[in-house]
Amino acid sequence: MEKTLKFAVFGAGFWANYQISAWKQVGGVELLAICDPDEEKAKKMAEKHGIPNVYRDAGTLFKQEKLDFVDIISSIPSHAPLVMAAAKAGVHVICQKPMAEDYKTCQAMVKACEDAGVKYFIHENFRFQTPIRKCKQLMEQGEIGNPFKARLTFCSGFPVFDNQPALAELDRFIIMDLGVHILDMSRYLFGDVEKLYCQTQKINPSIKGEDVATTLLSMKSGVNCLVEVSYASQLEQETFPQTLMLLEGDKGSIRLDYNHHITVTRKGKGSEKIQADPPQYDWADPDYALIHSSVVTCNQSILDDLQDKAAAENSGQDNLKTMELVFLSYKSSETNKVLYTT
Ligand code: 89V
Repeated sequence: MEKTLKFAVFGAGFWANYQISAWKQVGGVELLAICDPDEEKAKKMAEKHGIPNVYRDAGTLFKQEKLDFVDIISSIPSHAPLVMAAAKAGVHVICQKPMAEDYKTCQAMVKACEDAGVKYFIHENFRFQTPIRKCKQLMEQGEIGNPFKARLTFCSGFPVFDNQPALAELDRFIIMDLGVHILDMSRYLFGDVEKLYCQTQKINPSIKGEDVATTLLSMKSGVNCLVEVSYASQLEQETFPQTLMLLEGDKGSIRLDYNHHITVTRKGKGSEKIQADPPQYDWADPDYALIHSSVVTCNQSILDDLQDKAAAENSGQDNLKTMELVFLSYKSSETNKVLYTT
Protein backbone atom coordinates (compact mmCIF):
# COMPACT_ATOMS: atom_id res chain seq x y z
CA MET A 1 0.00 0.00 0.00
CA GLU A 2 1.26 3.45 -0.97
CA LYS A 3 1.62 5.94 1.90
CA THR A 4 -1.09 8.64 1.82
CA LEU A 5 0.67 11.97 1.41
CA LYS A 6 -0.51 14.81 3.65
CA PHE A 7 -0.71 18.32 2.28
CA ALA A 8 -1.95 21.87 2.78
CA VAL A 9 -3.31 24.37 0.27
CA PHE A 10 -2.44 28.08 0.21
CA GLY A 11 -5.13 30.21 -1.41
CA ALA A 12 -8.91 29.78 -1.34
CA GLY A 13 -9.87 31.52 -4.57
CA PHE A 14 -11.63 30.40 -7.76
CA TRP A 15 -8.88 28.05 -8.90
CA ALA A 16 -8.30 26.33 -5.53
CA ASN A 17 -11.77 24.80 -5.66
CA TYR A 18 -10.95 22.88 -8.85
CA GLN A 19 -7.41 22.06 -7.83
CA ILE A 20 -8.75 20.46 -4.62
CA SER A 21 -11.46 18.57 -6.54
CA ALA A 22 -8.77 17.27 -8.90
CA TRP A 23 -6.74 16.00 -5.92
CA LYS A 24 -9.81 14.12 -4.68
CA GLN A 25 -10.13 12.62 -8.14
CA VAL A 26 -6.49 11.47 -8.09
CA GLY A 27 -6.59 10.10 -4.50
CA GLY A 28 -3.60 8.96 -2.46
CA VAL A 29 -3.42 12.32 -0.67
CA GLU A 30 -5.03 13.88 2.41
CA LEU A 31 -5.71 17.62 2.61
CA LEU A 32 -5.10 18.65 6.24
CA ALA A 33 -5.29 22.43 6.09
CA ILE A 34 -6.07 25.49 4.00
CA CYS A 35 -4.59 28.95 4.47
CA ASP A 36 -5.75 32.31 3.13
CA PRO A 37 -5.38 35.84 4.56
CA ASP A 38 -9.16 36.06 4.00
CA GLU A 39 -10.12 33.56 6.69
CA GLU A 40 -13.82 33.58 5.78
CA LYS A 41 -12.97 32.47 2.25
CA ALA A 42 -10.73 29.74 3.61
CA LYS A 43 -13.46 28.59 6.02
CA LYS A 44 -15.98 28.33 3.17
CA MET A 45 -13.56 26.27 1.09
CA ALA A 46 -12.81 24.08 4.12
CA GLU A 47 -16.53 23.44 4.68
CA LYS A 48 -17.10 22.62 1.02
CA HIS A 49 -14.26 20.12 0.85
CA GLY A 50 -14.16 18.81 4.44
CA ILE A 51 -10.73 20.26 5.22
CA PRO A 52 -10.09 19.96 9.00
CA ASN A 53 -7.92 23.02 9.70
CA VAL A 54 -8.07 26.65 8.58
CA TYR A 55 -5.31 29.27 8.90
CA ARG A 56 -4.88 32.88 7.88
CA ASP A 57 -1.14 32.89 8.57
CA ALA A 58 1.37 30.67 6.76
CA GLY A 59 3.91 30.68 9.63
CA THR A 60 1.38 29.25 12.08
CA LEU A 61 0.34 26.58 9.59
CA PHE A 62 3.93 25.44 9.07
CA LYS A 63 4.46 25.29 12.86
CA GLN A 64 1.35 23.25 13.55
CA GLU A 65 0.91 20.87 10.62
CA LYS A 66 3.02 17.84 9.73
CA LEU A 67 3.05 17.85 5.95
CA ASP A 68 4.58 16.00 3.01
CA PHE A 69 3.89 18.81 0.54
CA VAL A 70 2.07 22.09 -0.02
CA ASP A 71 0.04 23.23 -3.01
CA ILE A 72 0.31 27.01 -3.53
CA ILE A 73 -2.71 28.37 -5.40
CA SER A 74 -2.48 32.00 -4.29
CA SER A 75 -1.73 35.39 -5.88
CA ILE A 76 1.49 35.76 -7.92
CA PRO A 77 3.35 38.04 -5.44
CA SER A 78 2.70 35.54 -2.64
CA HIS A 79 4.31 32.63 -4.54
CA ALA A 80 7.93 33.43 -3.67
CA PRO A 81 7.50 33.97 0.11
CA LEU A 82 5.36 30.84 0.38
CA VAL A 83 7.76 28.68 -1.64
CA MET A 84 10.65 29.93 0.51
CA ALA A 85 8.68 29.21 3.71
CA ALA A 86 7.85 25.69 2.53
CA ALA A 87 11.50 25.05 1.63
CA LYS A 88 12.52 26.25 5.08
CA ALA A 89 9.95 23.93 6.65
CA GLY A 90 11.39 21.04 4.62
CA VAL A 91 8.22 20.13 2.71
CA HIS A 92 7.91 19.54 -1.03
CA VAL A 93 6.29 22.36 -2.99
CA ILE A 94 3.83 22.73 -5.85
CA CYS A 95 3.32 26.29 -7.05
CA GLN A 96 0.84 27.63 -9.59
CA LYS A 97 2.00 29.31 -12.76
CA PRO A 98 3.36 31.90 -13.39
CA MET A 99 6.16 31.17 -10.94
CA ALA A 100 6.97 34.81 -10.02
CA GLU A 101 7.00 38.38 -11.32
CA ASP A 102 10.66 38.45 -12.40
CA TYR A 103 13.32 35.96 -13.48
CA LYS A 104 15.71 36.53 -10.56
CA THR A 105 12.97 35.66 -8.09
CA CYS A 106 12.17 32.50 -10.09
CA GLN A 107 15.83 31.45 -9.92
CA ALA A 108 15.94 32.16 -6.18
CA MET A 109 12.85 29.98 -5.64
CA VAL A 110 14.42 27.05 -7.51
CA LYS A 111 17.67 27.47 -5.59
CA ALA A 112 15.94 27.68 -2.20
CA CYS A 113 14.19 24.36 -2.84
CA GLU A 114 17.38 22.72 -4.14
CA ASP A 115 19.34 23.93 -1.11
CA ALA A 116 16.64 22.67 1.25
CA GLY A 117 16.51 19.29 -0.54
CA VAL A 118 12.78 19.54 -1.26
CA LYS A 119 11.11 18.79 -4.57
CA TYR A 120 9.69 21.79 -6.41
CA PHE A 121 7.03 21.63 -9.12
CA ILE A 122 5.21 24.27 -11.11
CA HIS A 123 1.59 23.43 -11.76
CA GLU A 124 1.74 23.85 -15.53
CA ASN A 125 -1.32 21.90 -16.65
CA PHE A 126 -1.98 23.00 -20.26
CA ARG A 127 0.52 20.56 -21.78
CA PHE A 128 -1.46 17.74 -20.12
CA GLN A 129 -4.62 18.44 -22.15
CA THR A 130 -5.84 15.33 -24.01
CA PRO A 131 -5.77 16.83 -27.56
CA ILE A 132 -2.33 18.37 -27.03
CA ARG A 133 -0.90 15.03 -25.81
CA LYS A 134 -2.48 13.30 -28.83
CA CYS A 135 -0.94 15.78 -31.32
CA LYS A 136 2.49 15.31 -29.76
CA GLN A 137 2.10 11.52 -29.91
CA LEU A 138 1.18 11.72 -33.62
CA MET A 139 4.19 13.93 -34.28
CA GLU A 140 6.50 11.54 -32.40
CA GLN A 141 5.12 8.61 -34.41
CA GLY A 142 6.51 10.42 -37.45
CA GLU A 143 3.08 11.07 -39.02
CA ILE A 144 4.17 14.45 -40.45
CA GLY A 145 7.87 13.80 -40.87
CA ASN A 146 10.19 16.55 -39.69
CA PRO A 147 8.24 19.51 -38.31
CA PHE A 148 9.34 22.88 -39.69
CA LYS A 149 6.59 25.35 -38.73
CA ALA A 150 3.67 25.65 -36.30
CA ARG A 151 0.93 27.98 -35.14
CA LEU A 152 -0.49 27.77 -31.60
CA THR A 153 -3.54 29.98 -31.11
CA PHE A 154 -5.58 30.84 -28.03
CA CYS A 155 -7.77 33.76 -29.13
CA SER A 156 -10.96 34.36 -27.21
CA GLY A 157 -13.49 36.91 -26.05
CA PHE A 158 -14.46 34.85 -22.97
CA PRO A 159 -15.15 37.12 -19.95
CA VAL A 160 -12.29 35.64 -17.96
CA PHE A 161 -12.37 38.57 -15.49
CA ASP A 162 -15.86 37.59 -14.22
CA ASN A 163 -14.45 34.51 -12.46
CA GLN A 164 -10.92 35.84 -11.89
CA PRO A 165 -11.29 39.60 -11.24
CA ALA A 166 -7.68 39.89 -10.01
CA LEU A 167 -6.52 39.29 -13.59
CA ALA A 168 -7.87 42.72 -14.57
CA GLU A 169 -5.52 44.32 -12.02
CA LEU A 170 -2.27 42.77 -13.27
CA ASP A 171 0.19 45.24 -14.81
CA ARG A 172 1.35 42.38 -17.00
CA PHE A 173 -1.63 40.24 -17.90
CA ILE A 174 -1.94 37.98 -20.89
CA ILE A 175 1.60 36.61 -21.24
CA MET A 176 1.87 36.10 -17.48
CA ASP A 177 -1.50 34.37 -17.14
CA LEU A 178 -2.12 32.63 -20.46
CA GLY A 179 0.91 33.09 -22.70
CA VAL A 180 2.95 31.23 -20.09
CA HIS A 181 0.84 28.13 -20.82
CA ILE A 182 1.15 28.34 -24.60
CA LEU A 183 4.86 29.16 -24.48
CA ASP A 184 5.31 26.11 -22.28
CA MET A 185 3.27 24.06 -24.77
CA SER A 186 5.61 25.12 -27.58
CA ARG A 187 8.56 23.83 -25.54
CA TYR A 188 6.64 20.62 -24.84
CA LEU A 189 6.08 20.10 -28.57
CA PHE A 190 9.36 21.33 -30.06
CA GLY A 191 11.99 21.59 -27.33
CA ASP A 192 14.20 24.55 -26.51
CA VAL A 193 13.78 28.02 -27.97
CA GLU A 194 16.74 29.87 -29.51
CA LYS A 195 15.29 33.36 -30.06
CA LEU A 196 11.99 35.20 -30.10
CA TYR A 197 10.24 38.34 -31.19
CA CYS A 198 7.04 39.55 -29.53
CA GLN A 199 4.49 42.34 -29.88
CA THR A 200 1.85 43.03 -27.24
CA GLN A 201 -1.34 45.12 -27.47
CA LYS A 202 -3.87 46.46 -25.00
CA ILE A 203 -7.36 46.43 -26.53
CA ASN A 204 -9.71 46.26 -23.52
CA PRO A 205 -9.62 49.73 -21.86
CA SER A 206 -11.03 48.50 -18.55
CA ILE A 207 -8.09 46.26 -17.56
CA LYS A 208 -4.58 47.27 -16.52
CA GLY A 209 -2.35 44.96 -18.55
CA GLU A 210 -1.96 43.88 -22.16
CA ASP A 211 -4.58 41.47 -23.51
CA VAL A 212 -3.06 40.46 -26.87
CA ALA A 213 0.39 39.06 -27.59
CA THR A 214 1.90 37.65 -30.77
CA THR A 215 5.23 35.87 -30.36
CA LEU A 216 7.39 34.26 -33.02
CA LEU A 217 9.66 31.60 -31.55
CA SER A 218 12.62 30.13 -33.40
CA MET A 219 13.26 26.76 -31.86
CA LYS A 220 16.75 25.23 -31.64
CA SER A 221 15.38 22.35 -33.76
CA GLY A 222 14.76 24.82 -36.61
CA VAL A 223 10.96 24.94 -36.18
CA ASN A 224 9.38 28.40 -36.40
CA CYS A 225 6.44 28.59 -34.03
CA LEU A 226 3.92 31.42 -33.90
CA VAL A 227 2.18 31.78 -30.54
CA GLU A 228 -0.95 33.95 -30.53
CA VAL A 229 -2.84 34.77 -27.33
CA SER A 230 -5.76 37.16 -27.04
CA TYR A 231 -8.71 37.89 -24.77
CA ALA A 232 -9.89 40.65 -27.12
CA SER A 233 -10.99 38.43 -30.02
CA GLN A 234 -14.57 38.48 -31.27
CA LEU A 235 -14.76 35.40 -33.49
CA GLU A 236 -17.60 33.49 -35.13
CA GLN A 237 -16.83 30.52 -32.89
CA GLU A 238 -15.86 31.21 -29.26
CA THR A 239 -13.28 28.52 -28.48
CA PHE A 240 -12.33 29.19 -24.83
CA PRO A 241 -10.39 27.45 -23.29
CA GLN A 242 -9.01 25.60 -26.29
CA THR A 243 -5.66 26.02 -27.94
CA LEU A 244 -5.97 25.51 -31.69
CA MET A 245 -2.90 24.39 -33.58
CA LEU A 246 -1.44 23.77 -37.00
CA LEU A 247 1.74 21.71 -36.99
CA GLU A 248 3.47 21.33 -40.35
CA GLY A 249 6.16 18.83 -41.31
CA ASP A 250 7.84 17.78 -44.54
CA LYS A 251 5.53 14.75 -44.83
CA GLY A 252 2.23 16.23 -43.67
CA SER A 253 0.36 18.34 -41.15
CA ILE A 254 -1.68 18.05 -37.97
CA ARG A 255 -4.52 20.50 -37.38
CA LEU A 256 -6.20 20.76 -34.00
CA ASP A 257 -9.58 22.45 -34.42
CA TYR A 258 -12.50 23.45 -32.24
CA ASN A 259 -13.99 20.68 -30.05
CA HIS A 260 -10.85 18.54 -30.06
CA HIS A 261 -11.07 17.53 -33.73
CA ILE A 262 -7.68 16.58 -35.11
CA THR A 263 -7.01 16.27 -38.84
CA VAL A 264 -3.85 14.47 -39.88
CA THR A 265 -2.91 15.03 -43.53
CA ARG A 266 -0.21 12.79 -45.00
CA LYS A 267 1.55 13.69 -48.23
CA GLY A 268 -0.13 11.82 -51.10
CA LYS A 269 -2.38 9.90 -48.71
CA GLY A 270 -5.22 12.30 -47.91
CA SER A 271 -6.54 13.24 -44.48
CA GLU A 272 -7.65 11.33 -41.40
CA LYS A 273 -9.96 12.67 -38.67
CA ILE A 274 -9.24 11.87 -35.04
CA GLN A 275 -11.36 12.87 -32.04
CA ALA A 276 -9.39 13.62 -28.86
CA ASP A 277 -11.99 14.43 -26.19
CA PRO A 278 -10.80 14.95 -22.61
CA PRO A 279 -12.31 12.97 -19.71
CA GLN A 280 -15.37 14.64 -18.14
CA TYR A 281 -15.66 15.21 -14.39
CA ASP A 282 -18.88 16.21 -12.66
CA TRP A 283 -17.06 18.72 -10.40
CA ALA A 284 -15.57 20.59 -13.37
CA ASP A 285 -17.00 23.92 -14.51
CA PRO A 286 -18.37 23.13 -18.01
CA ASP A 287 -16.74 26.31 -19.38
CA TYR A 288 -13.35 25.04 -18.18
CA ALA A 289 -13.83 21.25 -18.57
CA LEU A 290 -10.84 20.80 -20.89
CA ILE A 291 -8.50 22.61 -18.49
CA HIS A 292 -9.94 21.05 -15.35
CA SER A 293 -9.37 17.54 -16.70
CA SER A 294 -5.74 18.44 -17.37
CA VAL A 295 -5.37 19.48 -13.71
CA VAL A 296 -6.08 15.83 -12.79
CA THR A 297 -3.32 14.47 -15.05
CA CYS A 298 -0.92 17.22 -13.98
CA ASN A 299 -1.56 16.42 -10.29
CA GLN A 300 -1.15 12.70 -10.99
CA SER A 301 2.24 13.24 -12.60
CA ILE A 302 3.41 15.30 -9.62
CA LEU A 303 2.12 12.66 -7.20
CA ASP A 304 4.04 9.97 -9.15
CA ASP A 305 7.18 12.03 -8.64
CA LEU A 306 6.46 12.62 -4.93
CA GLN A 307 6.07 8.85 -4.58
CA ASP A 308 9.38 8.35 -6.48
CA LYS A 309 7.63 6.44 -9.28
CA ALA A 310 8.50 8.71 -12.21
CA ALA A 311 10.03 12.14 -12.67
CA ALA A 312 7.44 14.86 -13.32
CA GLU A 313 7.82 17.04 -16.42
CA ASN A 314 7.09 20.21 -14.50
CA SER A 315 10.02 20.70 -12.17
CA GLY A 316 10.76 24.27 -11.09
CA GLN A 317 14.09 23.90 -12.87
CA ASP A 318 12.38 23.01 -16.16
CA ASN A 319 9.84 25.79 -15.75
CA LEU A 320 12.62 28.38 -15.56
CA LYS A 321 12.92 27.92 -19.33
CA THR A 322 9.25 28.77 -19.77
CA MET A 323 9.53 31.78 -17.47
CA GLU A 324 12.53 33.01 -19.42
CA LEU A 325 10.30 33.03 -22.53
CA VAL A 326 7.66 35.02 -20.63
CA PHE A 327 10.09 37.74 -19.54
CA LEU A 328 11.91 37.81 -22.89
CA SER A 329 8.54 38.28 -24.62
CA TYR A 330 7.79 41.38 -22.55
CA LYS A 331 11.29 42.71 -23.11
CA SER A 332 11.12 42.05 -26.85
CA SER A 333 7.82 43.90 -27.07
CA GLU A 334 9.18 46.84 -25.05
CA THR A 335 12.47 47.10 -26.97
CA ASN A 336 11.17 45.94 -30.37
CA LYS A 337 14.11 43.55 -30.57
CA VAL A 338 14.73 39.88 -31.36
CA LEU A 339 16.05 38.33 -28.14
CA TYR A 340 18.04 35.17 -27.50
CA THR A 341 17.51 32.69 -24.67
CA THR A 342 20.44 31.90 -22.35
O1 89V B 1 -5.78 28.19 -16.47
C1 89V B 1 -5.44 29.33 -16.16
O2 89V B 1 -4.29 29.59 -15.95
C2 89V B 1 -6.46 30.41 -16.07
C3 89V B 1 -7.10 30.77 -17.41
C4 89V B 1 -6.24 30.43 -18.59
C5 89V B 1 -8.40 30.10 -17.51
O3 89V B 1 -7.29 32.15 -17.42
O4 89V B 1 -5.92 31.52 -15.47
